[in-house]
Amino acid sequence: MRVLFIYHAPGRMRYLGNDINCERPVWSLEFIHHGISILSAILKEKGHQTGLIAVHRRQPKKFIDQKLDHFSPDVIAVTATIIDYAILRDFADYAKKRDPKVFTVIGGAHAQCAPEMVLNDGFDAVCPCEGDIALINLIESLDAGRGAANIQGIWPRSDKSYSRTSNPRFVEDLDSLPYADYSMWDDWIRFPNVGASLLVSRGCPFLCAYCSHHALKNVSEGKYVRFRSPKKIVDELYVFKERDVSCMYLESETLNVRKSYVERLCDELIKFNGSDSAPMNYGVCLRVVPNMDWDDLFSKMRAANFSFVEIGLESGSERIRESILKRRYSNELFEHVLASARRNGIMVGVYALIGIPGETLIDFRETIEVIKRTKPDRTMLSIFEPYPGTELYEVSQDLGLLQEGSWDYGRYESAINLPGFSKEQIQEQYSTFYEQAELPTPQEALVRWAIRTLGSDKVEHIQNQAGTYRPLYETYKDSDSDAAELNFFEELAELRRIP
Ligand code: B12
Ligand code: SF4
Repeated sequence: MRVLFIYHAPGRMRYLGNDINCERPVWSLEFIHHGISILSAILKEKGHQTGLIAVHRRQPKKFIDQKLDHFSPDVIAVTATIIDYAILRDFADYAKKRDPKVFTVIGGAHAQCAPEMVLNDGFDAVCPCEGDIALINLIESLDAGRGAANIQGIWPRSDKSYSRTSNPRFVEDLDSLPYADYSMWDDWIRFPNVGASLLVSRGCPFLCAYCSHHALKNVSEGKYVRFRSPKKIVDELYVFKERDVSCMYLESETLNVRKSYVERLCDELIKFNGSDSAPMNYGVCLRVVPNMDWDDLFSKMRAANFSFVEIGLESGSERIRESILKRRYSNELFEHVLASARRNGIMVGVYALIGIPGETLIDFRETIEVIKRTKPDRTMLSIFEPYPGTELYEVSQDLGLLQEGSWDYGRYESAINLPGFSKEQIQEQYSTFYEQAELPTPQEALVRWAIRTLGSDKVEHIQNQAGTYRPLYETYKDSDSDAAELNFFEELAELRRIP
């Protein structure tokens, strides 16, 4: 069968330039969707043909028509988060109207976290769980003319209702799955050989109240937190070496669940780079946890050529973190972890949130203070978004904070009005955060970060192709970071003029 996957390219391409190329809206292999890449590989293994459309809001209708005509799908397989669900639902509707014989199926985070929100929107079937087993069974059944009924993890629509089946267990052994189908992205990627990401694990043992994991872990039975073997990961890295990728993001919700695993992975990565004159460098997401020898961990990671880690602070208020976000660690420990990474020559990117239910301006000032003290290499501040299926979504609902389409605002605009922190205050704090925390602009930090992780040649290439931040690159390419801060405010003014 001919299965066409539909993915919505992440918006606001504020990476290293902000012009968007609608024909190739996915910036690099770092922003691909691992889920559908694995599903495509599974289907191909069984002899089916797969294709992809990476949807972008600015694509003209003619472009979409050409792509649909060219691939001529039997099945449209949509993956969606809550944020891009509406545009993808409309896309699937459109494809179905053009060719009513096309079978449409939706899966992904939103269908898993809130399946009832996607029912009755016209999809022929919904997959409310991992799709590795469900999708291939659906396609084989359709191919054999047996329809979509009685398949575990596939809720088919008949007339106006859906019949719910049970979900298959979580895939226990991730090593049993094929390598992801990276070639499906080739026509959609703007910069093929800069950063890329590779999936290391699935699931997370923590239950932060704003994160979808407590919904995702309940969709099936079986082991939820699973890691691929370091050997398998490193074997897959050769795909990227051939593609001349210099920096790999190793996608794991929390790599440091087990320190021994990180150590084994580091050993394999050291062997992989060997004495290569242009070794790959790596980045990953870590969680601050107590009772970890951070100096030891980071020194091993540095030896394996990790150049950066990303860590969530979320709020600098211990009260908000503990009682609302359900993240338990002290600011002192957070500061210790950052200092340890830096001592070992690893850059740190920090995630922070504003507009959390229960937060006040005073709490947010604590976030500013922690960031000011620790000065991460990059800080990514987002406005809290309530995702259905999370504990904080329920809380926001109970407190009457939600309004229709609360998630349509993106992470840059406040959707909810908190009793102790008005929308206007949130917006103002959001837009002045980097100055208040005495940080460089996000763009400036990104240019420096990219020079370190991708190398000057690649950054220069990107800047030439999409380079609204060219002046920043010229400023920083040959200088060491502290001296470079001199032109910061001039550049800031320049960047503000860029629409
Ligand atoms: C890596 C990642 C990214 C990457 C890659 C994109 C992506 N969506 O995967 C990047 C950085 C680009 C990204 C961006 C965003 N992300 Co994100 N991301 C993740 C993360 C951390 C891991 C996803 C992953 O790779 N899982 C492992 C793979 C194997 O699983 P999977 O992708 O879910 O796919 C399986 C099933 O869902 C299913 N499936 C998936 N699609 C389909 C389609 C069909 C037809 C079928 C049958 C089955 C099926 O089968 C797959 C294989 O088992 C998750 C957290 C999580 N655990 O899900 C958040 C997560 C998916 N992201 C989230 C969000 C909100 C976003 C953004 C909207 C952020 C923003 N505001 O800009 C954007 C949207 C981009 C987009 N269009 O998807 C939310 C979604 C919440 C929700 N309820 O919808 C999550 C759950 C994190 C959270 N906050 O809780 N993200
Ligand atoms: S540690 Fe990260 S991935 Fe895990 S539940 Fe918390 S926010 Fe989600």
